[in-house]
Amino acid sequence: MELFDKIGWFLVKNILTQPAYFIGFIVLIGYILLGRKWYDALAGFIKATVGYFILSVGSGGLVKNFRPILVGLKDRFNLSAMVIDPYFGQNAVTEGMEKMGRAFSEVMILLLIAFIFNILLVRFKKQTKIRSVFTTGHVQMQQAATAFWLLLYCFPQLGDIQILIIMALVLGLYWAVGSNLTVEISQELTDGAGFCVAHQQMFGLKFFSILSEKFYGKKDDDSKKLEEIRLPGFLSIFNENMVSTAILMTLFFGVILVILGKDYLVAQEFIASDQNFFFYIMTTAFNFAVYLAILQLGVRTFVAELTESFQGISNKLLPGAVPGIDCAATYGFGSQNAVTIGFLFGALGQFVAIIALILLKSPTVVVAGFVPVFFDNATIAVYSNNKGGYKAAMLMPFISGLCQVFGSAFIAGFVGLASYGGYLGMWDWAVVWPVFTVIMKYLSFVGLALVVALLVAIPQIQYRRNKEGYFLITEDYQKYKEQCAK
Ligand code: ASC
Repeated sequence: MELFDKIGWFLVKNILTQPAYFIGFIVLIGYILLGRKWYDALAGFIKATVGYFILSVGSGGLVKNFRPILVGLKDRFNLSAMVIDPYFGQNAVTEGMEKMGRAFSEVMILLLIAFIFNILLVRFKKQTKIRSVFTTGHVQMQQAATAFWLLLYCFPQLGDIQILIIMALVLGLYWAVGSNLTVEISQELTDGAGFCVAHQQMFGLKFFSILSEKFYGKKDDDSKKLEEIRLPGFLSIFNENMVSTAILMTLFFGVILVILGKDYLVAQEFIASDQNFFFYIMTTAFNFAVYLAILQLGVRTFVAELTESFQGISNKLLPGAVPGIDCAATYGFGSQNAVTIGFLFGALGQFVAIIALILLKSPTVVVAGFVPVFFDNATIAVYSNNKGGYKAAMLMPFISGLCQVFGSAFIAGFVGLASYGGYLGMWDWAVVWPVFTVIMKYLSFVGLALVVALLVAIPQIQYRRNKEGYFLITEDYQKYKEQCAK
């Protein structure tokens, strides 16, 4: 038992919660199952892991550089407000759990059980219609922590084991059903790269894809995609992603940095007192374009390996399965400008919502966190653009920004996380989970049964709407396309 415990912890700590190694080992095992030479499998492992690390340098660089700037607004104006950001959300839960006398290791156990449950759901895909495995470990940890808190709030009377079983059931279903929801839209976006999204806005991606198609899906000028628009004259410089990102971010962060003021930035050691303020702003903003470029290089490095090797897994181990991976992997596909547009319109939506909260004297005031503003809304824009074109790519992230702030303010106040200063804040956790929580809080076990039934029903409905194509889309995308053409 002790040995089992040790091995379990070893796997959770070093692989399951470390997406780069998780993806690396999936590639390694995939190639071995495909019968490749050992050195080819090793090379695949290295490329996938290094590629994922490159992606993390890009996304981590963005987070590290731009999170403090947004959070700075809170300090600068002495707001007593809650930050919506996964990092602040996880800290809030950890602090809250300590106060309750609970250890964070319970969250890790929840993660492990929910993950095994996800794999079982795929193993029995004939019955469950689930095709995807959630592999984004760092996100799973944040979500396990938040789900732990929300469910404990709904069922405070239950014993440790009972509550853990309920949590694993709901969370494992959410991972499986959510990522499975993104299979079709991701295959269409990437032309069959063979992955789907396992992140924090999976229901959001499907929801906004449907909205985009409904509103703007007709083939006319409205549905022109961002990459099809060629701006004239001097505006043509915006056609190039690196240039447009650098210019737009200089304006966006320029305004915020000026509001924060040089004195504040010097006091916070963001900038040395003898450094030129204008060049500091430009360097900071241009770095956005730098990290985006790094991120895309990372995607290109590991996705090709993953696509090829996963056939080994989906032929032999988990038939017809696809891996669910970080949302940033989609930034290597579709329109590059969608990423920037999504960020800006998402930020606009969030700022409008925050001002509304202040004017309405909401008991919980929110400060925008970088991760939800950027990673949710950029991804939503990439998918909305693909389904509905440039107008959708602007409108959907704006709506998403409103949802993120209003939803988070409501739920964090409701369950008492606001007083610990943070909430996860990503789209699904600002919209879908609050709905689940309210249903379960007020209807108790009937509510739990409703939530579980709803989650179980979603893939069944998806399957019934397209029985011939449902599994084909992951097994043989080219054949699927031919079938659709007919
Ligand atoms: C998150 C989170 C991150 C980013 C990253 C995007 O939710 O915690 O660090 O998104 O996964 O690539």
